[in-house]
Amino acid sequence: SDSVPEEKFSLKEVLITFQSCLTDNQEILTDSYVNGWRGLVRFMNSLGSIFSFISKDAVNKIQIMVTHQNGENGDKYETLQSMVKYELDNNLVDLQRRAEHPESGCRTLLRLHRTLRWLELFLEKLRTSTEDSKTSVMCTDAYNDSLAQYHAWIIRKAATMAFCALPGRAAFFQTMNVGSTEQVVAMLVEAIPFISKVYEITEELYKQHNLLELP
Ligand code: 1PW
Repeated sequence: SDSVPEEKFSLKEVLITFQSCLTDNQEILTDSYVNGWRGLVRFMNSLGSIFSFISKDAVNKIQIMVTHQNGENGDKYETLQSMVKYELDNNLVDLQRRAEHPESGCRTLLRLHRTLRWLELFLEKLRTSTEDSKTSVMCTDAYNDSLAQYHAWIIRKAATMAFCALPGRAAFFQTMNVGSTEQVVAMLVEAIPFISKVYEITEELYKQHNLLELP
């Protein structure tokens, strides 16, 4: 569970976690990836209860990944690359419709992966935003350009309504707990490339194995 004490919570540490995902061979460590998501969930929860329906699904996905990691074949889940190989080699992935393996690591991770794209776009918008930019608009635009296409109408509606409740840019930056606006922007400049890199490598891995549309 969490190792970062409540008072010290800063989005910087969370985003930097994604740096530690990458091994020297450009593989992605499942443990660090899941830890990054734990931090993001804490951040979402700090935005208020309206975001709890969003974080609930992420918590559920994290739990599924942890169960795989702690299972009998947990060592096969050390990296996303080893997970994909193990699950495919052993027919542990539902490729056409959810059936025998509705909670495979591959399909579960894919949902987090798609959401990471949304995060990347949103952070990029925050980085280049100005004082009068609206977080709700930036968040909604990022969502519509990424994750929305995978969601049913009812979820899109609920997500978009939640985004409207986001605090304004100044308050949002404060919630990040990184410091001044300049420090937030500097942190984003540093952290976004790690998130992009992790996203790209995962995307390529899934593409190679034809897993980008897993049900
Ligand atoms: C800083 C503001 C935080 C906003 C976070 C934006 C992320 C939006 C995620 C919306 C999740 C809505 C509820 C869950 C939907 C699931 O159906 C869906 N999960 C995800 C992570 O996309 C798909 O998972 P499923 O149903 O195929 O298991």
